[in-house]
Amino acid sequence: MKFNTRLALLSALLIVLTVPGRSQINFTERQKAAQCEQIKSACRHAWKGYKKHATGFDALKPISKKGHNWYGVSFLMTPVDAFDTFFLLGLEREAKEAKEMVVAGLNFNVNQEVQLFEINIRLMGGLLSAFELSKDERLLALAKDLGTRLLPAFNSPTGMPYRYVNLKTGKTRDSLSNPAEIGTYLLEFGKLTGLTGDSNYYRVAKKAAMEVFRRRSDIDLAGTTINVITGEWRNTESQIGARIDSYYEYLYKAWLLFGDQDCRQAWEIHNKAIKKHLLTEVASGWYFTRVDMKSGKETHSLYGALDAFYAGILALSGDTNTARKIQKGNYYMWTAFNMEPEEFNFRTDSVLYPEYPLRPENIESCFYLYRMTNDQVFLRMGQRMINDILTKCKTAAGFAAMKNVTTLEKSDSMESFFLAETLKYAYLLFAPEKTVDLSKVVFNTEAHPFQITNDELRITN
Ligand code: DMJ
Repeated sequence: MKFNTRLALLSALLIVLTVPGRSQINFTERQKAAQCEQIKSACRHAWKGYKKHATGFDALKPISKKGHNWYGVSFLMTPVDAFDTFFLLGLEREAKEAKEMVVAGLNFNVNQEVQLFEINIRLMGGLLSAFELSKDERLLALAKDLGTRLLPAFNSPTGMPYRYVNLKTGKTRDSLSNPAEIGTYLLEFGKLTGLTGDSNYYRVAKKAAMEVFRRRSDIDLAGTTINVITGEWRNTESQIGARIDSYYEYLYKAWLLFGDQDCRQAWEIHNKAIKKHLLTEVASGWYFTRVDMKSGKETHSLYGALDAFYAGILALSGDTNTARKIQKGNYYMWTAFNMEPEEFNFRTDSVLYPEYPLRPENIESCFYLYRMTNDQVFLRMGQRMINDILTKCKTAAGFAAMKNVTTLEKSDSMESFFLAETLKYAYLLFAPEKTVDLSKVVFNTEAHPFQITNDELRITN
């Protein structure tokens, strides 16, 4: 047996022995409440750091204690992304402060090119959920304005959007895109259609997603890179992580939120193929590998932090058996290298990209699995992850990403999704179910909650 294989088996055995088991004592209601308090205080700490050192900027640099903007102007990513977390956690003062910053400072009438996908999931998603929760019409007005400015991106020969659009001129750029950046508008644009009465938003978002679906391979898989002008695949590797993930997520969630049958069917077809061709078992657990979309042959045995979301969507869709298996691999990925690396090779057990940018997906999957199974093993998994973040990533001004999880060297970044998603799912994992009723709410991919309102928009096929 090769040394690498022996090492992999040994570390897998160690993890199996340390995977939180059923025999362990269950959390009492009091202990759950204490976990929630701990997460609320982490939120306050991160927000205090942002306010003190980065007010007016997109994000906080938690080590150098400065502000950081994505572009030449700020779009207040952190307050927009954080508002609904504060709201759900009952942090009223923080929610009020974040909302005031947004209504006073956010302006889309700027000559600035932006990345459509990120602006949509963070800003459009954040504004729409903030409006639904607060009923403040100024937030809806901002969302409408942003929606109008994003629409030119969809004017391509195929209907699949360009990656960048200028908010003032409507000028577009970059035709080499990917399923996530093409198909992740269904929820936000569908909500916007419901709230404005303008059917064009959902129409363009759905056309874009369906154009990807239509170009799936004979074995029902999508590739990683596609040209939105010609419709040709440029990278035919099929996987479920970066550049594809939320395309699948939105197909299922458009069904949940709007009852869209086409999207449900597309999800079912892809999901069946993903489970058939990508799902792989090794000693340490089950993972989704990477394959060629046409042949189904493995290209790279990589798995990473972003892939971890799939256990959650599987659980939400009712397939808790497969989701449990995947979550075992997710937990291994988190615990085998100190904290979760961005990517590792699950066959050789080696880390490929050692950074941890405070991502939520692994905790998000614990949340959905716990809600769907009531099995406290997922609380214990989540507790370990949350504890690692709160202790290893904490700085004087907030929480810092890891540059290298194996050495625990930090990097000077606190992405807005830390407050939008990571801390929100961490809290919801331990909070009473009534905090968020999953039969009434669908989270967008940035964890912004959208209300299921039957009278708003039911897509008929
Ligand atoms: C978030 O912006 C979203 O969850 C997106 O879908 C993937 N990447 C980050 C979090 O990891």
